[in-house]
Amino acid sequence: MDAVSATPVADEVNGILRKHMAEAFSGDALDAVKEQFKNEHIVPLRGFCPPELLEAMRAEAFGIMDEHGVDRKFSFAITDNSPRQMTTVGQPVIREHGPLIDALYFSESVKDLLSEVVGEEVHTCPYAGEHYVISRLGKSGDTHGWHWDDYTYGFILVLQAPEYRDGGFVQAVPHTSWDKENPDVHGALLKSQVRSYHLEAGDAYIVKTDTTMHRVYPIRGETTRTIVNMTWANNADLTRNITHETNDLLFGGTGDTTAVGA
Ligand SMILES: O=C(O)CCC(=O)C(=O)O
Ligand SMILES: [Fe+2]
Repeated sequence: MDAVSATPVADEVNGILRKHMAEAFSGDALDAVKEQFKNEHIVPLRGFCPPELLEAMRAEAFGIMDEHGVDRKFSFAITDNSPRQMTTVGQPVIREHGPLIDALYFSESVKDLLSEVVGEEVHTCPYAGEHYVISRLGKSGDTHGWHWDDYTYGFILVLQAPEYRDGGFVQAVPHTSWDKENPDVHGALLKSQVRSYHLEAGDAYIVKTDTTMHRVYPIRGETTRTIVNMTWANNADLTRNITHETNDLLFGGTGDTTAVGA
């Protein structure tokens, strides 16, 4: 079999990424990524996913999305009524149908890179419902509105992205915090600096999600944006009592309805 053109399987994901990262995210390039993360609390990893793996990840995620995606349209009081208009797939479905996404999330090479970039050891999320989710913006006006997340870090792999003129870029406001009792999106916008990041298919980004308010700018026209969001915890998260209201409502949590609102 031709190893170059063969479609990667789950067992190969860690090795493919390890090799690619040694080439693309080492030395000065890695230092630059670490510096940007330190300054902005979010950093793009340009070309994170090598092309042969990206094609396979796209095929897997798009298949799951087409079969199992659920259209959502809410404004969440818990994030100050910011809008969510998107199609989502939650963790239980991905665990069953997405071996490559599962392998990427649990690969040591990803854990090592994230720990290196953020400057502390990261752990897979103790709450399975936030391991990985897929979101798609596919209709004009779709957006993942301003919010923070429950755990300290998010790692997002971009599988499909509009050109910036059609929106769909990421915006982030560092040094802000989420009071679930009294969420204040406008206060956060006024307090800190908004930065915008355009990402392309194959790029990923790391964001300090608990203290960086972020959103995806609404898309317009005929375009589609699809991502996998993966949650990472730091040591402190492992001892905190963390609730998962927005994950449960947007992505269905672990699929165990007793967990909703828990
Ligand atoms: O779509 C994105 O890039 C961000 C997703 C996100 O912030 C989330 O799922 O919590
Ligand atoms: Fe988020």
